[in-house]
Amino acid sequence: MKDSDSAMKYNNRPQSMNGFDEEVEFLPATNSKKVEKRGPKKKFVLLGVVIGAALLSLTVGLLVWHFAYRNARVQRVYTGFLRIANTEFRDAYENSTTAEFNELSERVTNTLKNVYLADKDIAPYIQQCSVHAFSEGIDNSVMGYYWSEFSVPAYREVAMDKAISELKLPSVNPRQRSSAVVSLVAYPADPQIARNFRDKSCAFFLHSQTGSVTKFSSPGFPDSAYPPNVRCQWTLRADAGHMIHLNFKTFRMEKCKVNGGDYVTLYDSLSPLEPRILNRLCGSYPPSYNLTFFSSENVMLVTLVTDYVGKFPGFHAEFKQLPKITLCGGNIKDSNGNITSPYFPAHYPPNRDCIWQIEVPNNKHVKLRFNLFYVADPGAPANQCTKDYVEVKAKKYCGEQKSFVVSSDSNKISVRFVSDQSYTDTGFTAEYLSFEPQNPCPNQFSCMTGRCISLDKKCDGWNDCDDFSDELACTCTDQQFRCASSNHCKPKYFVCDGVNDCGDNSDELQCKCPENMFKCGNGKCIPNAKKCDQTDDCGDGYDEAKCDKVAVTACTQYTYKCKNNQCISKKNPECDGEQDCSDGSDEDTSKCSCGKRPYTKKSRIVGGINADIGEFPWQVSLHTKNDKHTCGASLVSSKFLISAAHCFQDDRSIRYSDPALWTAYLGLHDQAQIKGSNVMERKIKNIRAHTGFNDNTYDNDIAVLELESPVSFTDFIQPICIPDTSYDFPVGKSLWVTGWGALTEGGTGAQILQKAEIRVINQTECNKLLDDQLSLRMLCAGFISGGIDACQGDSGGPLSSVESNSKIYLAGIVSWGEGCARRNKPGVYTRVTAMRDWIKEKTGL
Ligand code: 4AZ
Repeated sequence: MKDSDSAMKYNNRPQSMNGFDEEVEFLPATNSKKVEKRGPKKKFVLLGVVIGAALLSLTVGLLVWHFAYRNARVQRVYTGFLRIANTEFRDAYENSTTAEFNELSERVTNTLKNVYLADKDIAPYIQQCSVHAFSEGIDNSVMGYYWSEFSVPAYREVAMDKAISELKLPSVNPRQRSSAVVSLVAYPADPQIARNFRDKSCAFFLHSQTGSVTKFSSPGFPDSAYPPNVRCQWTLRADAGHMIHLNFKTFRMEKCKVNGGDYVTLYDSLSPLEPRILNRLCGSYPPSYNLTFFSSENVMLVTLVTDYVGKFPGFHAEFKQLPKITLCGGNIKDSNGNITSPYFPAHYPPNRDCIWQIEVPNNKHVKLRFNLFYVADPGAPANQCTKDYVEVKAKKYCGEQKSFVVSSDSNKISVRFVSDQSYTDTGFTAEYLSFEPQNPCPNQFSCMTGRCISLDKKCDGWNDCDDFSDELACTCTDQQFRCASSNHCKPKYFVCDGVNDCGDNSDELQCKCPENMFKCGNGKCIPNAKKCDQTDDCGDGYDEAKCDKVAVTACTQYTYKCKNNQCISKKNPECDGEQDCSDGSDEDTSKCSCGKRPYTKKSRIVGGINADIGEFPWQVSLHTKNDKHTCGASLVSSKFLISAAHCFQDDRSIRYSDPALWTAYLGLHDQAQIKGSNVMERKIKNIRAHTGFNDNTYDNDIAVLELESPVSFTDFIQPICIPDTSYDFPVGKSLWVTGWGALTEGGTGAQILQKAEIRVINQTECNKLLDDQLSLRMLCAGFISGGIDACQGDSGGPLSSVESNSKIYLAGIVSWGEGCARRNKPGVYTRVTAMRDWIKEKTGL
């Protein structure tokens, strides 16, 4: 009965299927009731269908895997070099069209192919290999540079890389005198280069001419931008026994990107091998940056890879040959002097090992002070100094280091400098000095680091020794505050300046609101949750102005006002790359094309605090009739300058308010070169000093100058951004003051533009230091005990602030101070945000 019941249940099936049921066995199932109702034959049918389907999908899967994946091929390109022993280099080997080149190339290619054929992991996949260049090798040998191309199933890629890296050459009898490939090096090619490595449409071959320099540049230079999406290469050669000295005179390329972008790579080889990269260059270098490189042998390869975007001028380079000298270091017996890495400040040559043995008289010790130290190799693991390094007293130093001192324990010290085959840097300079071990710092304080500092720097709150040894065991003065855990004494105005100067934050604790509270501009504490909630809880609007999010809010002194008069709550919304105002006025291009430094790289080797060329392209030098620098100014558009009103006040003999007295020099770096090619000279059409300027208090110390004719912007001449009234330059923010003013109080002016990094100081604290002389239109900034400050002649010049949108804003105008660089007497600047409306009225900007 049960069977017939179950047949009834399936009677809607086609007949033929029912007929099958009898031979099929069912798999056990969890629902036994249902299974019981089915007949045993039907079970067999279903099982068969399941197994059949499983087998079918397995077969299909295997076929798909075999054809679509296992058989899918990838192109693998390797590049490398090999040494052909017992072969004399011939000039004809430099030219790939000569019979000699082709004969040797064919012979070497065959050897290479045979090596590949002998390896079962490589042989099935060979597509092509070719030797594309030769150069002189050591001991009567020739170096050959080659490409090899393979078509490898994807799943064999890793095995292929391994087999290539482990390739063995057939052993050669050392007594054999005939030509033979004796060593082989191969690496996977850079994918950017492997893409079209056969393309020779942008390949150049240059051999240095004795006694002269050979020039080359990127395509189109200097008349047009280099083309997008290209790969160019320059093969540079020198005569045997020489090395290449390459110098980039101009380097203006796209800003460096983490992946891709435009870049130039220099190789210490004629094959573009990763482990022979001397350097990779991108971005823009100022002319003062020393972009000089050396090869270890007589060849170098320079490649240029560009992507789709951007228009940049490119580069211009020169190279020459120098006799190959590998000697470096030496035995020194003077009691003081200097040592440097080879060819400093050029990038040191690869593959050097130099040892200096310094010996001073028996009763003395030696102190080594490294002043500049750039021994960075991006391939080296951090802090391990496994590649390039300097070794002194069994300690290795590498990377970029601030100046440091190493002292000997006897009258001898040895310095070793090692550079490997890849990545070279600009190296180091070091002074050595003998000293009495009992009195290492006569009339000075002796730091535990070995450095000597002037006695007045002890206990001044600044870490002058680099290890804080000058700030230990100090009695704080009444102008100082004691940090909780370190016991260091710090200037009182560091308290509550928003910067953790003590390291344990103890200088910032008493001034903070309790936890989970927010401090208003007027000092009131409100719960964090009330910040940016669209209600003015502070009473001065501060909590609705410094928000991460944008919302239209009531206008206060802290909010940003859009062109349509709506006020928004976001902090510093102007030119931040996001449209925050509903009318887009916060991102107006007329407002936002400012504050840019054309050079993306900073020069490293500048003496003292000289600014770099093009580092402050808005800096203007204002000369009076007798042709002398008198005041600074900032360029804010093609025809307006902003300066200080006090520069244009008449005195008994000179009418400083007369525009005809003044000449503006833009793009100037060196006062001795006012006729330089980067400099533009302009007469002044009119001067508008603030009518509220007070000669006694220096309140409203601002003036606008109109140039007689507009200037065009260049790499050396650019306008600085003017901040909105609501712009926030918080206490503790670091700013740059620049000028050609006096180098010391009462001293003479600087020839080269000077720069100093200083910090915004709390207005109330500063007012205490300056006897309540500050108005709300003044901003206080200083770098007290280091003796760095603005001084006479810097007046009118910019106080520049690098902002998070990477634009630079005019935070202040150099105005006044009590002397210069005096302790506890920071400089005073005109607060530009307080002058924003006046500037708009006078310039329309
Ligand atoms: C001046 O005489 C001057 N230390 C400018 C700035 C400062 C002092 C003097 C600030 O132009």
